Amino acid sequence: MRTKITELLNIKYPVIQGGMAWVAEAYLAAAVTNAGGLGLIAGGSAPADTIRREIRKARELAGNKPFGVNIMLMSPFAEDLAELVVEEKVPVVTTGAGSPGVYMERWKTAGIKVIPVVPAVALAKRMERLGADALIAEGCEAGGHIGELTTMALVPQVADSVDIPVIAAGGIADGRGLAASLMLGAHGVQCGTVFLTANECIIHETYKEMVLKAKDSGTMVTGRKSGHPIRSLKSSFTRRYAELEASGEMTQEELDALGSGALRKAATEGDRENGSFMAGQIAGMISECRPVNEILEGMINEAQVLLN
Ligand code: TUI
Repeated sequence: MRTKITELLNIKYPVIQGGMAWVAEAYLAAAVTNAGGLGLIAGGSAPADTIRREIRKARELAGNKPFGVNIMLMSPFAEDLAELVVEEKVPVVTTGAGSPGVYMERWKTAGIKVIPVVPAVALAKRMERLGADALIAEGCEAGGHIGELTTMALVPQVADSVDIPVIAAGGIADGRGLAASLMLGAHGVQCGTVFLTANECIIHETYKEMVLKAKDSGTMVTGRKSGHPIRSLKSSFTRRYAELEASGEMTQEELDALGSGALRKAATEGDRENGSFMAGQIAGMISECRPVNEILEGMINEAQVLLN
């Protein structure tokens, strides 16, 4: 299946793996890359040395096949990671949770392919003007930090407003989602939630169980009031967080710190009480753990049949 995205990134399938903080490390990224997609290492809120080790590990596991690093722009280490990807000659960088404008020229000069996540048309146009190679249009069905628009409404509007290729994200976990995205004007997809239950994903078993058990309405959004909306699986933590938020007892910084610490507790400890188990609305459709290559090949084969 060749599209502008497989051409741009030199990959077999137009599927990239989301840069999920505390989840997307070298082993998962290399598995996705080795299966023909584009694996990503998440910078999250980790310091540069941690991510340098992951980059080198992924290179060992994936040879010279391409992979990327996601830089979460709200990270206190975003500037360090921006420099790190240049030093380590990472071929592809995706960004999230902000505008990467200040880093764009540096990355383009270094020959890095830059693919910002955009939640709206205005930012999409701005990123194209600054030299982005492609865009990820992520709808609010996605897990983690989200914008306002749904994938169905966002993708065709972004596709109409730019000339660079668009990757659809949010609510996509099978061949139907891939085929539909191509119909909406995208040239590829980014998936996160479906990779949470991949055999090669290193998160705690409890996290995987929670995704497998989730129903269609098993996620909720916290942080809307503060301007940092985050989608995660409903849990005692999300309910408590929502109450704290509504009460106005905590500052935004305190709430953000609570949120990012909680993601680590979910991914590494499977802490049901204090963890924030970020996942997208498509979690309700995910009912088994599978190896990454089966996930990818199943998705491609199903999409081919539908598109034919
Ligand atoms: O970034 C994500 N998903 C994430 S980041 C994250 S970690 C986090 N922890 C605490 C608070 C906030 C984040 C968990 N999940 N997805 C990509 C994404 N980017 N979704 C939405 C956006 C976005 C939002 C606003 C991108 C740009 C943007 O621009 C605002 C501006 O500056 O114009």
